[in-house]
Amino acid sequence: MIASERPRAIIAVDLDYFYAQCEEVRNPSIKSKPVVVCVYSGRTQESGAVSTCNYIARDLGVRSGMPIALAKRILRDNLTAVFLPMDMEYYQTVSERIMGLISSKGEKFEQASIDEAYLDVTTKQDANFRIAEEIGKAIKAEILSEEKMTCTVGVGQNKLMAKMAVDSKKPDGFTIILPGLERSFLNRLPVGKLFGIGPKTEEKLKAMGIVTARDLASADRETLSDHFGKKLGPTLRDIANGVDESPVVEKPIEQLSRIITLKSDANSFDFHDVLTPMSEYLSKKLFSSKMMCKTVGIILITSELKIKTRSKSFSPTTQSGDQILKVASELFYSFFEEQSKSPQGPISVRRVGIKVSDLVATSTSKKTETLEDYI
Ligand code: DGT
Ligand code: CA
Repeated sequence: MIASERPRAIIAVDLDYFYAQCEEVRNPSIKSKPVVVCVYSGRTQESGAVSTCNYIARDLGVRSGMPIALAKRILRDNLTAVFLPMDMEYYQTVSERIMGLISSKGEKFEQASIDEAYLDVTTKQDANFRIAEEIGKAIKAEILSEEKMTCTVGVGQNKLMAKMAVDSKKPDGFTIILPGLERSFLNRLPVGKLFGIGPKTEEKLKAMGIVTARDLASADRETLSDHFGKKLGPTLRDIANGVDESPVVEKPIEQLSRIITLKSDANSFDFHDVLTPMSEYLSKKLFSSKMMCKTVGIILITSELKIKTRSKSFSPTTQSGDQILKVASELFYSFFEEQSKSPQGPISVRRVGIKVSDLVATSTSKKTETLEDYI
């Protein structure tokens, strides 16, 4: 914080065990069981990794990134354990609704990932973050009542402290770090617990005798710069001091996409019917984001999980569902024409999608929404 400025009030929201919680919401009967969401690589029933799992599975030792075979071994005596494949379309839809809800509560909104966001509520702030607390609690209550989902909320005077507040108590947590209390909150933490400090940096710091945030907060600036460079060195010290001036930035939407799994694999263009709702969805999203697109692309995911894309740019820009549908259909048609002539024979396609990109604003008004590609 710059001393003369009054502190900002930043809220961080992180949805708990997001993909696994989405699965619990869809099927509440699994809520009391270990739930493991898997990214199957497709070769065997067990090849692939754990994407995430609920806290019941975590308590038993399952973790994100772990091989599915290991998670199955850990849970082998638990006959109730549920293993599910990822369903990104569904998680993306839930995320979009929740992000809409959060963004409506503050003036500046930044979506950091599919399940994390920051909200700047500085102008609504009073002493002791009382209004920020109210807004944070309202966000938690609304996500619970509207989506039946718990989340963790942190409040601090910058994004770093809001995030540290979130990480200090999960799941279903709510933590406020008042301005001035940053150092006492951070001091006792090992440096590896500070947001932005990974295992490699932690090791390097340890070798220099810097173990806790307290050590790092008062470490010699020159020594840090010598070891980590002129940019990272001072940043590390700032992190340990709870200093972070990065603003909450509303990221402009760069592209929008919609992708679905076909009822059965296709080796010709016989899925026109699924393209109409996708084009309409993209058209509506462009409209609500006050954007027009210059490029329409298609996405095909083969049964071997290879991704193929084609795109076409045009003028003038469009928002029209019919135009998106027309260009996408032409691209799909030529793709399969091309494939039919390929010496490797016809291709088998499992998932298809449409992407609109090269977006331009229809007005100068700012957008408050980010929808990322989710292949
Ligand atoms: P938490 O700790 O309650 O916030 O749990 P999550 O599951 O929400 O974890 P988070 O916020 O780190 O990640 C959000 C989502 O991203 C998560 O639901 C699944 C996905 N994800 C996280 N880590 C991995 C990973 O190692 N591999 C894959 N494929 N997906 C991951
Ligand atoms: Ca999360």
